Amino acid sequence: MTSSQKSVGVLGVPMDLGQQRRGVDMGPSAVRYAGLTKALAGLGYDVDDRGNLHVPVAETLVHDPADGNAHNASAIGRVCRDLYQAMQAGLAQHERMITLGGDHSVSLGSISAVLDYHVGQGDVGVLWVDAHGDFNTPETSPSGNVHGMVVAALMGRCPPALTIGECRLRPEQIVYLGVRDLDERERQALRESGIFVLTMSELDKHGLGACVRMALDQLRDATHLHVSFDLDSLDPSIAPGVGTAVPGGLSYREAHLLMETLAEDGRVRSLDIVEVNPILDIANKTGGIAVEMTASLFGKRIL
Ligand SMILES: [Mn+2]
Repeated sequence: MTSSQKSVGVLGVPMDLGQQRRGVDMGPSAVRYAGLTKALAGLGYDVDDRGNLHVPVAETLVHDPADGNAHNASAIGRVCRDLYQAMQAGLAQHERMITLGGDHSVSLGSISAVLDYHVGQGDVGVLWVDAHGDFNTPETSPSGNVHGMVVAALMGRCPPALTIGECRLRPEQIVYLGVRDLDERERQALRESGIFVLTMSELDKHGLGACVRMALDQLRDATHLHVSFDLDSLDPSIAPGVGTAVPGGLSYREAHLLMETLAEDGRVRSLDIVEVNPILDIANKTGGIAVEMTASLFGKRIL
């Protein structure tokens, strides 16, 4: 790679062990099929798609009693450690990195890698765009699904299987956007965490533009921004193919405005695209919107 050339690395992680509904393991295929490489190449990027990491098939997994109420935690931890390695190598080589999930548990690997990669080189900020809090622990989770524990795990609140790398995410390093569905004890924990949460009510009240500015202001000291984009943040009318759909999400234009504003900010270097479920989708609409949002985030402009 020459320094004048824009390059982006892509890692697929067909992970469906962090939740119960099958289908998100096909997310990487859906997003590729919708034209991710073509869209990025059209923006002048040199695209290095590294293919998919190995994820064991759910039906073949032997239940590990040590996982307790964090279902498949040991298997998820192994995949995320592989992703951690691949992501660190990608960050060293490419200007930007994209992780294609899979359920949201893949962000344990990608974000842990970003945090450790930047030790001594500047601060990391994470924008968590999601309908959910993903802030349960095995103790508080009603379902035991690890995709609902990822932020807590990144902060070091989950068992060792789900604790990856050296750096733990600090509350002031993350901002939530689009939240509208929290479990009871998760809500309590999130309130007490000191994390800046922009719920859908905040978005309705202030408008998306103002909310993104608030989020970027909160993360102003970061030199590297990571966007963890759960497609269920969008309204199900525009993104029906997601693992856990919740009404009342971001509209098509709000989502574009979010990505365009982040593109103008210029600090986003890594992105997770998660929870695309082609089985529940309508003619790959959600895969298509994931590609559109990525293009917007990485520099596509109307004018
Ligand atoms: Mn999520």
